[in-house]
Amino acid sequence: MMNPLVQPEIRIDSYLGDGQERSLADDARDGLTRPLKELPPKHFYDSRGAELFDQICELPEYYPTRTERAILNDTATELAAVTGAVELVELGSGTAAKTRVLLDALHAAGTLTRYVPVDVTEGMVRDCAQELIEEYPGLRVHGVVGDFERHLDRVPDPAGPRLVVFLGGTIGNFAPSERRRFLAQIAGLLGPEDHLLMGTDLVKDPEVLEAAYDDRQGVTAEFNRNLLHVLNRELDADFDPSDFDHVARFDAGNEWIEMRLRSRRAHTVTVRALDLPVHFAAGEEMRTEISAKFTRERIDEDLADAGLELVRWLTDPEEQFALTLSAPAG
Ligand code: AVJ
Repeated sequence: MMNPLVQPEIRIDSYLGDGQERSLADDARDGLTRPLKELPPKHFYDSRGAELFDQICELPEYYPTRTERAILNDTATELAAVTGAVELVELGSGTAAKTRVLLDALHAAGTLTRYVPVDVTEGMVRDCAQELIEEYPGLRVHGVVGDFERHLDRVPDPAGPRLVVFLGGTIGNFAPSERRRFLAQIAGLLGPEDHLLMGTDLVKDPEVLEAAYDDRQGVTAEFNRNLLHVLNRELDADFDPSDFDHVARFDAGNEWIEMRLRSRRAHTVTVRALDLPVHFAAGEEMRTEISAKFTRERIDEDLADAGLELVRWLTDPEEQFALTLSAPAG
């Protein structure tokens, strides 16, 4: 085996400094002192959280992951032909499990030369880079280790027609105004030859949606409460996770799922690193995630606001989930 330190196919740039920790502290100080307490969902994903999320993806109730994968399987060849992409830029790449379907198609089409994963977890970017250069001879990997909300400007200049992918429905975690801002930023990565492929969960029967976020085995509940373990470890807080119940509700007016943690009793928690006492009333709920569900009209409008237009609308037969391919409006 080649010395992994001198592999010319791999370049990894890391932009994680103390910025990450500061952002959890800032988010906690800000979110825990509001009348309606709230923490942003990006802090779910420590190693335990990432593991729990992987388990969620296998649950019978959680249809988005397998549905998106099925759509990708059915359409990857067409996507490769339409985009002619030379490079794939992936936001929130993780283990790049679903991405392989696209890499396979672009590799088979003979256009693929570079993969640019953008992810906060350095270990995953490194491991995945190593695996991919072995699986796809000739492929170069330029990893960007950072927060895709803050480090999009670190994505290298394009090596040719580019396909940016943002899968999983993660765009649904943004509040509407942030979502429009983020889409505009993504559009900034695209030239006239380039495309965006985005996965979005679709509006459907509230019972189906709520079951997907409140599974019978309680894995999602554990994922939700894991946030309290993150606060305990990172900010020296003294949450007792068993003081909180998992809540998942579809908000029909906003067309999003909300996950919350509901305090079982009146009590005060201390976030020692912030020197911050936080009081919870009995039954008080703290919001931990919104996961927006989309209609085709909503997506068209959001894309148009970002200067993009729809090229392909790809969905499963039951229209549970959608992949949209878009490009800068001509
Ligand atoms: C990874 C953000 C797309 O919103 O469905 C799964 C996260 N939260 N179950 C989603 C999640 C609860 C997931 N995303």
